[in-house]
Amino acid sequence: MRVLVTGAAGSLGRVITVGLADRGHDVVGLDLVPAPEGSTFAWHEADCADADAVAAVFAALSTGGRLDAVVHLAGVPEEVSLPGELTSHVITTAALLDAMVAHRVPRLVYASSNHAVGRTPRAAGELTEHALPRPDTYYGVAKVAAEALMQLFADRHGLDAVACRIGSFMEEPTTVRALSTWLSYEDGVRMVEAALTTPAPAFAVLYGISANTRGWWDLEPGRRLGYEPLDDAEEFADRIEDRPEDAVEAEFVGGPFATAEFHRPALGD
Ligand code: 15L
Repeated sequence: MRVLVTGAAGSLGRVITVGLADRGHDVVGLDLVPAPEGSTFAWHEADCADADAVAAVFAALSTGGRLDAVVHLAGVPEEVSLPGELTSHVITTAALLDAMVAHRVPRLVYASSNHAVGRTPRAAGELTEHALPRPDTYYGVAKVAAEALMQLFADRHGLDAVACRIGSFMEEPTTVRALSTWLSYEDGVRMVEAALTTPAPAFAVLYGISANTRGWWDLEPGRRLGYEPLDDAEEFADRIEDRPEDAVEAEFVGGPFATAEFHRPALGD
């Protein structure tokens, strides 16, 4: 597949671009910054929040053959102001979806987040795809809104759009919470490839974690889309030190983002 990956120079993007290329996909990178040194991908520099810039990238790409999908990974990975979050996650997603419709690109795979449902208490039981939106931050609010846009474009334009509610994407888990929420690099690539290739998902949600022994987020929605995680955070458990904040981080899906200690900026900061 020919795939445009946004945020291709970011921490997710650097892993996913290489993993998809290794699996035979034709990857085109898009980022605010130049391609990382040594990268061999076709590359575009643009701000995904700038609809005209995004349209120009799609116009340029249309001369090089059909684009099969967009993997949207760009965006701030933490809590900033509400306008900042909406720009980073909602305005960018809208610009990409508009360009996809204009150029008949049929599929979006989106790096959504567990923080869209981050205020869901652990006491509610296993976290399923039917959990209602329950963000823990403005970051989570923006992920909810971006998912809503995906649903809208799936319904209105017949696009396929898979929202991957990612847990903790890192080389290895470093906290007790991450023993439940870890998404390994290899499983991250497996997840994105499944979301790219599963037949006709329309709008779908999956939880992006590895097959963690301590996991409590439902893996079935992902498995239905062909995402079969193979890694397990448990193999790192004996390297992880207990911390006083572990107990409070265990109370909600969003861990530290959902705790009272997490200081949110005011609306416009
Ligand atoms: C995310 O979505 C964030 O981008 C990242 O900073 C972590 O907070 C991660 O989730 C997580 O929940 O561990």
